[in-house]
Amino acid sequence: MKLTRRSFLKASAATGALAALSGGVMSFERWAAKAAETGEVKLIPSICEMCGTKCGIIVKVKNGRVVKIEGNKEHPNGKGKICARGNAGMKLLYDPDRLKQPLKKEGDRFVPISWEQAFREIGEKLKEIKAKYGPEALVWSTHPELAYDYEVIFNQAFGSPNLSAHAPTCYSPRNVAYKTMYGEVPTVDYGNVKYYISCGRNLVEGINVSQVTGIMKAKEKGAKLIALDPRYSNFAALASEWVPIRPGTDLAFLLAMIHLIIKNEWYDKEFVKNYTIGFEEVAAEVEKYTPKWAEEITGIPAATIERITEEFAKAKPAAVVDPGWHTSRYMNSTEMVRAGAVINALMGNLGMKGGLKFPKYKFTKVEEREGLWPKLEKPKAKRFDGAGGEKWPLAKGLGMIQMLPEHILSGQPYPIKAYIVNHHNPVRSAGNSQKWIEALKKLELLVVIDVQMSETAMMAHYVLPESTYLERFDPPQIAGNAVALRQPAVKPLHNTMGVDDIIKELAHEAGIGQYFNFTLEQFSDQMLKPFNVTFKQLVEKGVIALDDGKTEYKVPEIKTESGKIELASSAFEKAGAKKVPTWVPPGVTEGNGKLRFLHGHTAVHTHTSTFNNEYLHALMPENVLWINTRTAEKLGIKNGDLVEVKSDYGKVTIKAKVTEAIHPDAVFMVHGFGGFSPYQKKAYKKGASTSFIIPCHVEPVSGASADCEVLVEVRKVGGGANA
Ligand SMILES: Nc1nc2c(c(=O)[nH]1)N[C@H]1C(S)=C(S)[C@@H](COP(=O)(O)OP(=O)(O)OC[C@H]3O[C@@H](n4cnc5c(=O)[nH]c(N)nc54)[C@H](O)[C@@H]3O)O[C@H]1N2
Ligand SMILES: Nc1nc2c(c(=O)[nH]1)N[C@H]1C(S)=C(S)[C@@H](COP(=O)(O)OP(=O)(O)OC[C@H]3O[C@@H](n4cnc5c(=O)[nH]c(N)nc54)[C@H](O)[C@@H]3O)O[C@H]1N2
Ligand code: SF4
Ligand SMILES: [Mo]
Repeated sequence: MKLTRRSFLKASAATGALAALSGGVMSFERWAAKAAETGEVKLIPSICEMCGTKCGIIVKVKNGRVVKIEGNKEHPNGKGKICARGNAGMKLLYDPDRLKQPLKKEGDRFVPISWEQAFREIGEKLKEIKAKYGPEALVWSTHPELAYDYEVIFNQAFGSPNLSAHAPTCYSPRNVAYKTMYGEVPTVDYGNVKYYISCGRNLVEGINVSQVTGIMKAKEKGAKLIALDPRYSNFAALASEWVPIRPGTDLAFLLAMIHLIIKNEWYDKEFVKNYTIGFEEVAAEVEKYTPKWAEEITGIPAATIERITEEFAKAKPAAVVDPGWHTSRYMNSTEMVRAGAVINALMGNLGMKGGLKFPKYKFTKVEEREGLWPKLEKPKAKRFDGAGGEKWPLAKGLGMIQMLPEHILSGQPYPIKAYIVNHHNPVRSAGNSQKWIEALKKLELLVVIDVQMSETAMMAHYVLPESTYLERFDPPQIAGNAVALRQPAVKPLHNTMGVDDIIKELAHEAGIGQYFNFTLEQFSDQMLKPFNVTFKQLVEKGVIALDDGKTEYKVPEIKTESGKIELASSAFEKAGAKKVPTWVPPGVTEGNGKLRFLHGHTAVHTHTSTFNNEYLHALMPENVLWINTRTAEKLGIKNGDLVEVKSDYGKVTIKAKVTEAIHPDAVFMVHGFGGFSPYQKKAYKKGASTSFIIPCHVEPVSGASADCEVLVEVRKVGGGANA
């Protein structure tokens, strides 16, 4: 598709993301100073939780009510800018549909109970299950947030190895590839890149505010941005060039790039010699991966691959293949990230201006902190999903939560009877809703800690309402070169608690209270001690910088076994792959009327979390199915028609958006719509849920959910507005 100025403008207008980045900090400050004189306004520095990025915010409270949320210039995340979702935060706080008190399922209804009753009954049940089946009968899952360490302590103290996170449905391939090869997961020095390749990293819709502002700065300075994406995403619209690659084949593109870089000696020889091992093994493997070979697989002309590779290599070391974020898409996703990691090493970009960088500061791991609780022991049992075991050595703590339904249903390797879910909605975020619903019904105890009645909460025996991020403290955060604190802007509006206190109370009733004899302040002070900062100081300032913020560009310490970037690694061999990245085809192939089902994020919503938010709902109330013009024509589908989208796992009905902006072999839906919790009235049944269509796969190296490995058939079931 030829990119015209008109289509560019249309697409950029549609992002909402960039337009919504709030910039009016100055006028806000002037206003605030004036209003503060009258004594009715308070400005509370805190941390956003409308998504996991945790930008710094200033919450404006007028007469005890949150009236505005702005970015905090002192905070490295966002540096004074926030996105549309961050702006809409008070609509979560004041949502009439949110959870307001602890609930217990009686028959098919929920009844309000006291916190005391909830803790007592859950604690007793946990003790009973532990006595009968062992502590490993408990699985706990979470979208790890600031209070994650409390979850670690609880699970280790209880004796369960089964603390799990959303990682396999999100970033496992990226983390496994980079941790193994680089010893650490890097990010990009976005503001200074000169040549940037995205393999499905949609920076302006999968938003991290600092990354968006960084890439915009790079673009202004003339950087070349290449968007590989089967879909003309909003990042593709922003980029210099859209490469409409066949889904699941980026690996072939990258292998051909490595082939060209090595054949033409376009790599940084000094860097490769000093900081990497395994170059010869990579060189031998990629000999066969010619651009012509990649053209057959990717549908991208060999000449394009050659041109991009040469331009890219000339820009080194400020030339980067983005490590990616939501990389759990294909059976070859870990291989794909590995290939990108090889290219980055060949460019010698680690630690360089416009290259990859490691985080500057980290808190000590909770297992290594001592003094506030009895010594933690590693649980005796192996994980239910085998992560970290012989078959899945690299999945380790990331786990494979998408496999939980299968294990509950089979009772293998041991019975799972209790499941505690915090800040996580696996019924809709971890594939195959139908299977999750079937499995969760078999549990003896399901407890969900949330701020809204999610679809997972609907299945629970007990629903425990957490205070929203605008009503609670959390343990401190490290962001860039600073430490920061989330603190309440207002007192809890309802009968809710912070998850730190919820976990503490549960622990007391479950017989492990001795592990939680500390206050949040003591806990935070212990975390902050190495930085010479106290909780009290953070309450006062919100954010404290740990240095002058200047970047020293140099190759950082590489914490792999060899002390070098491992282009070849036997750790991958142990996990069933080759030592070096190699071609692995995607799991399923389009054709014979079957289309690849793609899905992803939009600028104005978060996962399955924000669809009941009045402001965000108004910006985007439902999703549609993107389908290519030629494909639609063959199927007799017109723009606006109602279509059925059916996979081997389930089907949904949704309106079609007929467009040139998607690969003819694929269709696309924004994830998160189609909520089926009637308690969330605005979100209920608006659009369609991706999770009915996608399976619970396991990618063989990282254990990721590979959730784009699914084919669908699309047929018209009704005429639309334009039909
Ligand atoms: N507004 C908003 N921002 C968010 C989030 C949110 O929900 N909303 N979530 C946050 C989180 S947790 C994450 S992980 C990130 C996600 O941010 P991203 O990782 O950027 O994720 P996605 O939106 O899942 O997918 C990006 C693109 O991948 C494309 N794609 C699909 N298959 C292929 C393929 O085979 N090859 C290539 N090259 N591209 C492909 C899709 O068409 C889509 O445009 O965003 C974060 N920021
Ligand atoms: N089909 C499909 N599936 C996907 C994706 C996709 O693109 N397509 N994206 C994947 C990605 S990248 C990710 S990261 C995962 C995310 O998956 P999840 O981690 O499950 O995220 P959500 O689906 O937003 O569910 C989060 C839950 O936490 C609740 N919540 C919000 N704030 C708070 C709070 O302060 N406290 C508590 N206790 N709860 C809170 C919300 O109400 C919601 O019910 O989904 C993955 N699943
Ligand atoms: S990216 Fe947006 S929603 Fe996420 S933390 Fe930052 S401001 Fe909040
Ligand atoms: Mo994610």
